[in-house]
Amino acid sequence: MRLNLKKLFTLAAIFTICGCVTSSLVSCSKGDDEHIDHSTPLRSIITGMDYGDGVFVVGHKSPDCDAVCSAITYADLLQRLGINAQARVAGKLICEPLYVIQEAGISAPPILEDATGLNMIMTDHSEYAQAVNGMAKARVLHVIDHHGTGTVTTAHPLFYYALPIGSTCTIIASMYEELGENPTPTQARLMLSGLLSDTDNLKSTTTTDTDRKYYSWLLDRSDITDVESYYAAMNKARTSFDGMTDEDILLSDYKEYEIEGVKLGIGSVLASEKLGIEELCRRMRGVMPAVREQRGLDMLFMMLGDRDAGLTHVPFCGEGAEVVAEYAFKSAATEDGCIVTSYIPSRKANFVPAITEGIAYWKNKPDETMKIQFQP
Ligand SMILES: [Mn+2]
Repeated sequence: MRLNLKKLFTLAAIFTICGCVTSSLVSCSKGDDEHIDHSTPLRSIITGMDYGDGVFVVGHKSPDCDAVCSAITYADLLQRLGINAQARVAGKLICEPLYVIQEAGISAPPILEDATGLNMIMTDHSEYAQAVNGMAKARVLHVIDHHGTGTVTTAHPLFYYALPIGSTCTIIASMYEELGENPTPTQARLMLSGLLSDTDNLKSTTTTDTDRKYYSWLLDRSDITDVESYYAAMNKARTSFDGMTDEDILLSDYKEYEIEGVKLGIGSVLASEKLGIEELCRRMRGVMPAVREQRGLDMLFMMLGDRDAGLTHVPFCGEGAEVVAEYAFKSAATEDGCIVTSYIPSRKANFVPAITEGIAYWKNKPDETMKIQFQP
């Protein structure tokens, strides 16, 4: 029942937004009829909700650029609508998001440790497993996301806005435009950074025409003059690993999931000139068992990419993880617990669906004789 309620409100929100688009088209075609309200209903829907003393806007744990920049710019947008919205982050900023914030000349939002009892808006996630502690006991008012529906459920009406596009920052940019709010150069820079990061500079398979449209829209409004060199510097920051322990590296781009009752974590790291794929894999394997234990996970996987070599290494740990990984990526594991496969571009679009199939297979408890023998 709770799920149905949530879906109902999701549909209501999506239909409402479709309605915004159609009603603005209709009002355009009718010219300057004084009796038609030309302002978008989106504004009154958002301002019509009860935010109490105020609301915090936060992205997921292990904050990446899209999570951080969507939270900051969405809080800014809500403030323009007269709502007391404050951005927060779900953990310490390192590498790429830290670089983006420093380059923008702003300070990072404070870390929110616990959301219990607070009015909350979640950007770039809808999974409690990826959220700030206490989110299940918070009053979640909006979810702005570009992933599948996660585990968040509410008993009260919810503004749930999800689109199947490349970044949450693209969605936020579209809301600025829909609401007739022009972002400042800094806000445009931040949204563009989230878009660049999540779509790998429009090269990832998750990139859509909408992302390409808002890439230009944001670039025109930002203070970035050379976007190619800016993105190269972001990438360098992503793989710098300066002053980071192996555990920091594992958790630098990391998400947790619960799939068919299996609690699992997936970290994603790109190899670099400084830290090659073999060395990276060796170091991650060394620290994975302790991280799995600490976080109470059944299984832990890493997606270690080497774009130049066209390879991804997938070290794994936890009971059943070998069967899951072999089935997911259709190849045999090495003796030291790793799958080597062709380059996997996206955790969301490629890795998670494959692991989900692997878990479904493993859940049917194949015995040794049934186990598929994959070629290494
Ligand atoms: Mn994202």
